Amino acid sequence: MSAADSSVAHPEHDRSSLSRESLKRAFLDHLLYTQGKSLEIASKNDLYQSLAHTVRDRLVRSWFDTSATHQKRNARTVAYLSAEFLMGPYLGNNLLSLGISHEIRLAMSELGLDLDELLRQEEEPGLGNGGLGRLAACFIDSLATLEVPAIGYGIRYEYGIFYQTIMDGWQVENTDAWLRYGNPWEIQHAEWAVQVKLGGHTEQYTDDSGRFRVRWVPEKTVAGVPFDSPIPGYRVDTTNTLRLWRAEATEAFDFHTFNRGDYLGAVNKKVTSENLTKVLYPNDESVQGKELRLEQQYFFVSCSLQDMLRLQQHRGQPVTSFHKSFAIQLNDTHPSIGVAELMRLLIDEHLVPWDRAWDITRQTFSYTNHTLLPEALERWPLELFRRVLPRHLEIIFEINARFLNEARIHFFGDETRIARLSLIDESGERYVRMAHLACVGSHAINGVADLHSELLKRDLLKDFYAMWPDKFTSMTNGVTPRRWVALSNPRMGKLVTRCIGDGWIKDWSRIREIEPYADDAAFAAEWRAIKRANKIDLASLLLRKTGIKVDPDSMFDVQVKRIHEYKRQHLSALHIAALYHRVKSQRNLDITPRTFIFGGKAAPGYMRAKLMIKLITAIGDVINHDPDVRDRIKVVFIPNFSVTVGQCVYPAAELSEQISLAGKEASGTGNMKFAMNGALTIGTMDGANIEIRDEVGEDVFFLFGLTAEEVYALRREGYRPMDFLRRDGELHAVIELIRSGFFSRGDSALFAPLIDDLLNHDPYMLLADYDSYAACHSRVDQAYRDTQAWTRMSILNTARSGKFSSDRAIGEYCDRIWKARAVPVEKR
Ligand code: 8GP
Repeated sequence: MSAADSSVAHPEHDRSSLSRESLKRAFLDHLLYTQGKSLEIASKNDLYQSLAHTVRDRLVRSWFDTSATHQKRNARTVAYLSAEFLMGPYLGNNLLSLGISHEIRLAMSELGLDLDELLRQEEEPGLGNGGLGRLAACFIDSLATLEVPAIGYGIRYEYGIFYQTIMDGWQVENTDAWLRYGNPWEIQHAEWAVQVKLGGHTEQYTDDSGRFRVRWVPEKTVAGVPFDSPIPGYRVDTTNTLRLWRAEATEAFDFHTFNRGDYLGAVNKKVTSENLTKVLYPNDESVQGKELRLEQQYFFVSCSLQDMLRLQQHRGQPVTSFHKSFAIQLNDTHPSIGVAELMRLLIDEHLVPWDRAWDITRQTFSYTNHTLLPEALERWPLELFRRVLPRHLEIIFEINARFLNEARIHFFGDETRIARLSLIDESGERYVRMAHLACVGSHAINGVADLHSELLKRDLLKDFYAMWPDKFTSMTNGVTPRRWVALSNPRMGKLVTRCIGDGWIKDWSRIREIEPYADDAAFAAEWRAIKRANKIDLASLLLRKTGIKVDPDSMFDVQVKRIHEYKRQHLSALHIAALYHRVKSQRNLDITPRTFIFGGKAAPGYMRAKLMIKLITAIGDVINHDPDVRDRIKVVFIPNFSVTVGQCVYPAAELSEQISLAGKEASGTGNMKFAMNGALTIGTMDGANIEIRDEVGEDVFFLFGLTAEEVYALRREGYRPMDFLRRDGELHAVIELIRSGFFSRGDSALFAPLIDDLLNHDPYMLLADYDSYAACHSRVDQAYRDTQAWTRMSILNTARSGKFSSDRAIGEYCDRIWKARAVPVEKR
């Protein structure tokens, strides 16, 4: 029985449908009637689909009851607008929420089937790039568990994040056809489809009562069709909705073109409309400025707002109390066009006067910023924007004119500041600044960790802060303990439950109660045994995926996240090369055996990041095959890092690498998943690392590197990377080794772009932090040798990670921003 299966909170009438016999019957029925197969001839996918349908059926009643309750109570509903939802596989999580993993396992085994094998069949919907998309998934899990009425609104991409393979050490991208075998979790609701206009022009007219109005005459109209998936809370009756939109042609054929005999032209138009939701842009923290991307953003935002207005009407509420019914969260600037779209819907379509509409809009929206990197700030060339959204541009101009009037009074005579604040960047080619639109149109603005929120106020959004200090707040991220502990690390879950009960699954702050066990020898021995078992599982995954055999008794030192210069995977690479250099110079050097594990995707157009992957795999290739190393160092790059892979990685990690340059990582959430699973952190004073260290204690955290203040100071003084290189003989030798082509079969040109950049510019200050990083690793090395002390630290680390649950984060958003509360579902 899994840790989480000990209690079932379902009343009698539901319980019968959850009995083993009825689960078996339902499963066989789906196999026969949905898949059209018998057990004898069913494929693995048939079996998975039947099981998924069986489980979905068991969610439908609470799904109904939830929306009926919310409607009846006219409950304030959180609408989480996000261009990405990186959900991970559903089956395991839904079994956990329902509390039926154990019964299902037995039911399957009575049919001669292995639940784990069926779980492995699921194609994960990779509808996100990384942190931001995964945060949205953790948040909707917490909203449901906390019984808060909520809808996640996003895009049903036909192709999610690309599938990564590694060939000859390089990243190769393959398409992610996740819908190939169908998605059993979603229900299409054609009856709630909406129309979305694009392009064209606007016209002025006078209405019947003599009022001056504007109408938008679009160039084309696309239909948005919602696909709903249930999001069950953990052991509660609330099942919220994730509603993702697919674009469809409004008419199957354009009859005009068709009748002219241009059949292919007509079909082509259909194809073009449907392109809108074809593919997720695979860029993490950089923008491409493509027209299709703007169309995607507008499309899903317009669909979602129209949907909320429909619900508002359905609840019998006037549009003018929209802000009382909905709290809309903008997950970064991607949905920020919503500010102009809600204004348009209220003014042009519901005839609400401007001032009233603006009040409603501002009380509805709030905005979360996720990055300080300038290249991630969305701005659209004005002409492109006008072409796609002519009416919105007019509305934005009007918002801007009114806003700048207010700003001029606030900052009397300071026209430089007014230009900086403007929604339109006029310093060269003109752009619409989406972050500014989000700030002006929202009543709350937050960063995702304390340092990040401070830096927003001090730097990126300082003018807005000066104008509206009260709008700013900080909301430290969190991750769901359901997926990231209960589901991923059942061994640990079971041990914890045995000691303190299973309350931690719903209330992660209770994990504190294991703190006294840090000094309990028997508990520590079990803790260690669990980590070892998880490492063995990961080792077999690594062998399967890469052919590399690793020693489960070596330290598992892990860095999994998007590949980016600011995250500094190449700092690790330099250090690994230095360790290798040391081992080669002193053959019998006594070092703690380590397995360095990397994983993560590089944006397909980000050549530097792809070269970083090549550097890691190239160094690994040499080290893994050198007999002198005698397996004391191994380097593995896991291909296609995903939620599914993460679920195997975090529980097996012992050291978590969080080594971004201070001031660059907004928060990080992987750092939290590692900490919860007992991996110690080696990290900089960046993002949520700072808060993790505050919580777990400085003696349970391996700190190195410059602080954000020191980074600024060094930059002000003029940073010269060569000064640091000269001071460090080992680093110098390592750089020369890479440069000479030692790791690239003599090709001295291969890594030159990376190395030259480090020596001449080094914008992420690797050389400045290198010494401190290497010294810190020596401390890690020493600490790991004392197994008991290490285990104690690992237990304390988990015990003190209570703050980093997304339940805590969502509680804060509800209290401080959304003013939303739990609404227990009434069962019919
Ligand atoms: C990330 C931040 O980099 C990370 O520090 C933070 O923990 C996470 O958001 C959640 O708040 N940012 C992104 O993932 C991001 O900007 N993604 C781009 C694809 C838009």
